[in-house]
Amino acid sequence: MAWVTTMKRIGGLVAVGVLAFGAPVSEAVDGAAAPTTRAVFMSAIEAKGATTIDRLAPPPADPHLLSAGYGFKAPGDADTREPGKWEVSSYMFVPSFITVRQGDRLELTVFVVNGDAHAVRITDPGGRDVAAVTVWNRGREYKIAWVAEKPGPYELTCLTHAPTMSATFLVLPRP
Ligand SMILES: [Cu+2]
Repeated sequence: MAWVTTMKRIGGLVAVGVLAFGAPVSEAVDGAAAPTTRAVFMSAIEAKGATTIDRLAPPPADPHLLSAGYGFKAPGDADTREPGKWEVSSYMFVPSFITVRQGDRLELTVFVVNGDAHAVRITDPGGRDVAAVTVWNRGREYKIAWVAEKPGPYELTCLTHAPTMSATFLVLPRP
């Protein structure tokens, strides 16, 4: 029965290894970890970039035409003291891609850093509302919780800055 003891020891070592590496490894090993609660923290931010016309010509078309989430300040508008300066920006959720297992409860907390108002909604993989359209304002923190019952992408979309200000919660099927 010595091999049983050995196998138990190996089993114990595997278990310790799984614990040491945390939940993702554990899920990869057994593939069917029990549903859990996932706290996700996001910020709504605006990234900005600027340069001057002596370094690079401004874009041929206003990026705001590509997405309401993109901003553009042309030479002369970006900085009156520096007429050659032009500026672009993009609103985004950070992080913007989250993976969970089917059946997990998501507890999403979003803090709005940039943008006075964002009209947001969350939809399930079938396009139905998880959270109907609501407005999030700068400087406030918002919390939404739901159980990810369906496999596939749940989408957080900002209608004010569509289509680029969005985040995806990809729900992997539970075997
Ligand atoms: Cu927005």
